[in-house]
Amino acid sequence: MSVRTIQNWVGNREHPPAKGAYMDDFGPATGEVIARIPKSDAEDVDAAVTAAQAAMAGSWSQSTPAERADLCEAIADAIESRLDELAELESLDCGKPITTARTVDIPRAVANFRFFAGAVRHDETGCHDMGRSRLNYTLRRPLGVVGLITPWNLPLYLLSWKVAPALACGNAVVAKPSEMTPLTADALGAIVRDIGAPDGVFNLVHGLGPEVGAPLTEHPEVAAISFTGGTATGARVAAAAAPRFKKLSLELGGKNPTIVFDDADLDLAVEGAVRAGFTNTGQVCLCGSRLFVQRGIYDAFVERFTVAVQQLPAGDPSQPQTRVGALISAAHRDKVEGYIALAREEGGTLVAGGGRTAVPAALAGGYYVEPTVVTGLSANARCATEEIFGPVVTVHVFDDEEEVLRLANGVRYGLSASVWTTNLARAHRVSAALDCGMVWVNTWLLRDLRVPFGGMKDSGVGREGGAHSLEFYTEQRNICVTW
Ligand code: NAD
Ligand code: 6OD
Repeated sequence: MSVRTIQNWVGNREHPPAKGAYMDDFGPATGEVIARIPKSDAEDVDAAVTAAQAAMAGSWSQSTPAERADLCEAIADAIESRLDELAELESLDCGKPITTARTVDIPRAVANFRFFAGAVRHDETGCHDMGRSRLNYTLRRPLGVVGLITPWNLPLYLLSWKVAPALACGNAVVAKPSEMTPLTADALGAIVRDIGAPDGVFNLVHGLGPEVGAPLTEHPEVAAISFTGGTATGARVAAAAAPRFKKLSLELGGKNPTIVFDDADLDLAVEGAVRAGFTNTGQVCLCGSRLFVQRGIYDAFVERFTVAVQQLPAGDPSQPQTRVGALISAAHRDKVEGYIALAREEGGTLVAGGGRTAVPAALAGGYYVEPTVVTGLSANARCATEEIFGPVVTVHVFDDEEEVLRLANGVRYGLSASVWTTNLARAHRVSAALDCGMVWVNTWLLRDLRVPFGGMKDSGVGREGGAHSLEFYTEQRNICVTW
C-alpha cells in the first residue's frame, strides 16, 4: 500500500507544518504505517487561528443563518456523495468494521451537518415584553474562533458533531482531530474547500495533544474549546481553559451500566446488551461495559449472552460481516489485555474470549482482542469500575432496585445507562434515580439529535445537541428597549 502524506488545512489550503516534522499514522487492522501526518506545534496553531480570525473579520461575519445552513447542507451532500470512500478511509484508520463505518459513522456525519443546517434555519430567540413601552429581545452572536478537539473512536462522527453547529452559528473553526485517526478530517478539509466555503472558516491542525491541543486550548484568540476525549485529558484542558475564561464543553469517559430486570423481554435484552457491549469493538464512550442482571434470570441470561458474544463475527474490519474489529493501537490493546489479566487476578471467570482474535496472516500485526465476558467479579472490582474502552463486559448479579441503583451509581463516571424491563413504572423510577446524563429504556444508543447529550460527575460538563449546541457556540445578547 502506498503511504501518503497529508497536511494541515489553513485558509482552505493544504499547509505543511512550519517545522517540517511529520509522524506515522498506523492502520490498526495490520499495524502498518498507512499515512504520514504533520507533527505540528504552537506555530501551526497560530497560523490556523490567524486564518480563522481573518475569516471572522471578513464576509463570514456578515453571513446569514440561511447562507450558513446552505453551506452545511453542501458539506452534507458532499460527504454523502463520497460515503463509500469515506467509510473505507475511516475503517482503515480506525480498525473499525467497514459496516459500522458505512452504516453509522459516515451517515451520522451527514446527519450532523443537515441537522444543524435545519437548527439555525428554525432557531428562535427570546423576546420579553415588560409592558408600558419596555421590551427585551435576545440576539445570538457567534463567539469568534473556536477550538474543537476530538478523539479517535468515532472520528468524523464526533468532529462533525462540533464543526456543524460551530459553522452554522457563524464561528470560524480550528479543529484538532486525534493524531491516531486524521484521515477523514483531512477529507473534510478538502470538501470544505471544494464546495467553496470562505477561506479560513474551517482550519485543521494535526499532531499530538500536548503539542497542538494544549496551545489551541491556551490560545488567547480562541474563545471556546469543545473537547471530547478521556477524563484525565479533560481535566488538563479544563485547567488550561478556566483562567482564560473560555467557554468550555467537556464530553469525557464512561463506565455505563446495562441493567436487566427479571421481567425484561429476554430476546431484546440479550441483543441490546451485546450491541451495547461490543459496538465499535467496545470503543464507544456509551458502551455498556457493566452488565447487571437480576437474580431470577441471571443464569439463563448469562448463558444466552455468552453464546451471542461468542458468535459475534470478529476480525478483519474490511469484511462486511465483521462486527468486532481491531483496537486502535498496540498500546491500547496492551491496556485492554492488562485489564483482562487483572480480571483473573481479581477473581473473575472468563466465560467468553480473553485471548487475541484469530486473523489471517496478512493481519498478524493488527491489534485484535476477542470479545470478552467476565463473571464473578465484585461490582467494586477495578475491572468493573474503571473505563477499559474495549471489547470487555463484566456481568454482576443483583436482587432488587435499591441494590442495583447503589451499584450502578457507585462509580466516578455518570455518562449513560440502559435499563431493560417491561414494567413501565419501574422504568421511570430507575431512570430518574440513575446518576447519569442519558438513560435508554429497552434500547441503546437510539439518537435524536435534538436531545441533551452529555454526562455528569467525571463524564463531563455541559451538553451537546440541538439547542444546547446553539447555546454553546453563541453568545446571547439581551437588548432592553424603551420608547
Ligand atoms: P484522549 O483524551 O487521549 O484524546 C482526545 C483528544 O485530545 C485527542 O485529539 C488528543 O490528541 C487531544 N489531547 C491530548 N492531550 C491534550 C492536551 N493536553 N490538551 C489538549 N488536547 C489534548 O482520548 P482518546 O484516547 O482519543 O479517546 C478515548 C476517550 O474519549 C475515552 O475515555 C472515551 O470515553 C472518551 N470519549 C468520550 C465521548 C463522550 O461523548 N463523552 C465520546 C468519545 C470518546
Ligand atoms: O451520538 C452522539 O452525539 C455522540 N456524541 C456520541 C458519542 C459517543 C462516544 O464515543
